[in-house]
Amino acid sequence: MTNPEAPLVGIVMGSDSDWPVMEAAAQALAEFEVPFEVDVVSAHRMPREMVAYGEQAHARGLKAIIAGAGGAAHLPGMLASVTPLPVIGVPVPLKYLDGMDSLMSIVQMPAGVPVATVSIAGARNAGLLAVRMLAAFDPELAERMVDFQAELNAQATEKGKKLRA
Ligand code: RP5
Repeated sequence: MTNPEAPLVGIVMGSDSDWPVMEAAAQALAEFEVPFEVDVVSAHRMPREMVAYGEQAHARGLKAIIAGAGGAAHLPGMLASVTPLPVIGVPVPLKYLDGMDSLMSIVQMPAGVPVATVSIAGARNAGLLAVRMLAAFDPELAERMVDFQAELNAQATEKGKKLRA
């Protein structure tokens, strides 16, 4: 029997210093009541644990992994190389280079090893993208995503109305 509380999405990051950016992914998943887990799995400081996490994720029941890292941001790509699950990469901006280093490290994957890269610090969209992946196989979740999109539309429409008034 499937445990309804078992995590469906893994949110991992290279360091706890990434959390202020990455917590927006957790927030998005929580809004849609998608169970998730959070951990630090550094590609460079704990490579063996990182490989083990990626290799075990599918068998543990995860459906997607959101991986955030900054600088020489190899975590999303390395995870994608050892798991069949979809991996969403979040470039975390650090003190220098405005996050361009993180973005380039994550987005330029070789053919055959995809990482769905969101914008620099785009952790909320990473969470929402994971919800959409799950919603493709979950009509109830898809309905809530449609409602969410309608709400975005209503908010944007209201802003236009205010400007025109
Ligand atoms: C990366 O190094 C992490 O993802 C983090 O963005 C960056 C800095 O880590 P700390 O030195 O703050 O632990 O691997």
